[in-house]
Amino acid sequence: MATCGELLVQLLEAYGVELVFGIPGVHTVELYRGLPKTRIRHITPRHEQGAGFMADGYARVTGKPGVCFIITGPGMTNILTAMGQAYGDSIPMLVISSVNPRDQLGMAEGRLHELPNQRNVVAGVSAFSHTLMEPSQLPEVLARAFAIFAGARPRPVHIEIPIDVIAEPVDAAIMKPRNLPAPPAAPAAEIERAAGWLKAAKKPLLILGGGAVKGAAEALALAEHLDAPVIHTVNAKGILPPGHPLRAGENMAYPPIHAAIRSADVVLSVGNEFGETELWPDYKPLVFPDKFIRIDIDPEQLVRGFSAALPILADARSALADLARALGVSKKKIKTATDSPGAKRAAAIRNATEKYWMPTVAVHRPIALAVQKALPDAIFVGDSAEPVYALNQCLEPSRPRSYFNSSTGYGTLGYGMPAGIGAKLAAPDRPVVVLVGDGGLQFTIGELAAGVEAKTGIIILLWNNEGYGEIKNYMIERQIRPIGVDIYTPDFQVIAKGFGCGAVRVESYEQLHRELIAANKRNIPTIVEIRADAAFLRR
Ligand SMILES: Cc1ncc(C[n+]2csc(CCOP(=O)(O)OP(=O)(O)O)c2C)c(N)n1
Ligand SMILES: [Mg+2]
Repeated sequence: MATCGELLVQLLEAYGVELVFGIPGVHTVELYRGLPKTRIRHITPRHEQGAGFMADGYARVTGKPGVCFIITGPGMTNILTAMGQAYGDSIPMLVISSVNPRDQLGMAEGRLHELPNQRNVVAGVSAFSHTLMEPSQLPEVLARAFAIFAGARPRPVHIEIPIDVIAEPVDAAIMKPRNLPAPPAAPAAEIERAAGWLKAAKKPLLILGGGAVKGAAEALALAEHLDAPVIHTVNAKGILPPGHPLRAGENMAYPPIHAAIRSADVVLSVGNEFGETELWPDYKPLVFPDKFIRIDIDPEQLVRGFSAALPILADARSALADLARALGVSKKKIKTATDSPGAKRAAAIRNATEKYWMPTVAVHRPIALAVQKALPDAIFVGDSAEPVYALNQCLEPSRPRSYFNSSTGYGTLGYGMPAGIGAKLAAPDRPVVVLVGDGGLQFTIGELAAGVEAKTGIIILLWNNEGYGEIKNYMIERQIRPIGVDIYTPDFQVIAKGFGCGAVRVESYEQLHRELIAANKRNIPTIVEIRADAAFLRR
């Protein structure tokens, strides 16, 4: 006999969990009793929001759920924002918290950490939130969470365990992982119909969203076989390797992409919600051809927004593989020539789109290219700051799962640096570059201590314009006197050193190159600060 808490960590390990992000409290210590008997590594953030962002960054790089151990009450309200970001971008996350004992639930007696109804608070940012009332029900409830991660639209899941339940002894023999279902495949008739349309298409177009990343190789092979231009969202970046001739661009708000969608004869969209942040800043309805196919794992998503003639409910990877078989896509890699009809169409869309890029691209693109030159396989983890909006339009990461930020979906400031720590823990051998502003960094700056402690050599490329620049500009454009945006900016060089991090302010591209390479060799975070008024940016 062991306690429910001890067996829980063993079960998590059996499901492949390697890392847990958490801040222990008197209500969760029983979750920690069993940890030393597992190989699971515990990472301690400095705030529960940091735990959630780290888990999110880890999940986006690995495709596996990020797992958090959180105390009842304030711990849970602290992590809600991070769960909101993960919910908005369909990221798998498992949040296990304590809650007051069974006989106190709903009593509102003013107990320590007590919320009147914690589950209700969390329900809005999770696929489900469950209170474990019986320790023996743990394997079933945990299996439900992993079944969602394996076979449905990934979203955060919350399981709260009353503190008397965590400490109860259970029969270890029943604590076994369950066999998980494979994600759903598309009905054969629908694949056949879609393949028929695509085979006959003269001007096919693919639109790939974050959900397509699961089938990245299949999506690329299909695009090449069809010789179809590809539009991808921020979260689908990297499915096409950099410089691929079929890359047509990303921002669906831009007129050339509107026109390309309207003039295609078959459009196939995979794992994409056509969210507002993909159509920013000018949310005009897209016009689709009659033969509009959508593949998504979420049935509701298939009928939201733009209505498809052929909605296919399926896992992206299996549906793309089935389509490939139906179309006779060769297993051998095709090399798309730059003068194929699809490549020519893609180039025309791409070139026309570049004219609509934000003016700030001229500043931030050369910086990003310098990063990619110094650290070719870098993972870019962004906050919601000027460099991020600019690079969303143009940066081509080396591979999938290597470019994401919080400017999409929920749009949470403070995400970038802790999510970067999570990304680095997921891929310790790859450079991780955090794109963050001076405002966003201050939201979660305490996590620098967690980054040092966890020995993560992330590179924080700090864009310092001394304020909430984006919002200031927005106010000025609307003739509102800027208030609350010219914030006091601390000396990040001194702060970084206080945390035990590396820090440098760069004044030239040569110095940037050197410092990036040096920072990437450290096992502590380094702030590489670029001041928005630096002279080298204006050359
Ligand atoms: C939690 C949260 N609060 C407020 C905002 C609104 N907001 C969006 S961008 C921004 C300014 C961010 O400043 P900074 O990180 O310095 O980036 P900059 O725009 O200056 O490059 C603000 C306040 C937000 N997105 N998230
Ligand atoms: Mg700023």
